[in-house]
Amino acid sequence: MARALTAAAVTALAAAAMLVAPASGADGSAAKARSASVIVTDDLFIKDRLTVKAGTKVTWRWQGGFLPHNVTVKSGPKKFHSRTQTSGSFARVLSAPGVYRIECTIHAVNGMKMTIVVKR
Ligand SMILES: [Cu+2]
Repeated sequence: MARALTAAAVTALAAAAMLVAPASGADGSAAKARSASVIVTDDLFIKDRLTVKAGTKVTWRWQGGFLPHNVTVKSGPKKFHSRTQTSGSFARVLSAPGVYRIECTIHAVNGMKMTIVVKR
């Protein structure tokens, strides 16, 4: 049972990583895609760094984890936060350029943080 769950989680995370990959160029250039997704799991965001163009819709998806998490902007051009939840998703269109420092307020102490750079 545990092995099956782990395999499913790994598959979900691998698929998510592939979805997210185009949103952040190796050279740090802003992506052309206007949407990106981030996996929220125990206890990390995948990916933990993202560069997108202004107007990109970012969707956080709770996958492969069991603990409650939230998405909270600690600093950035716009502050917002999700509910604390164990499943589902949360989306925001990031219109204001700048650097968003985001964390799960429960697990930031464990390093559950991410950065999104929004370019014009
Ligand atoms: Cu958390």
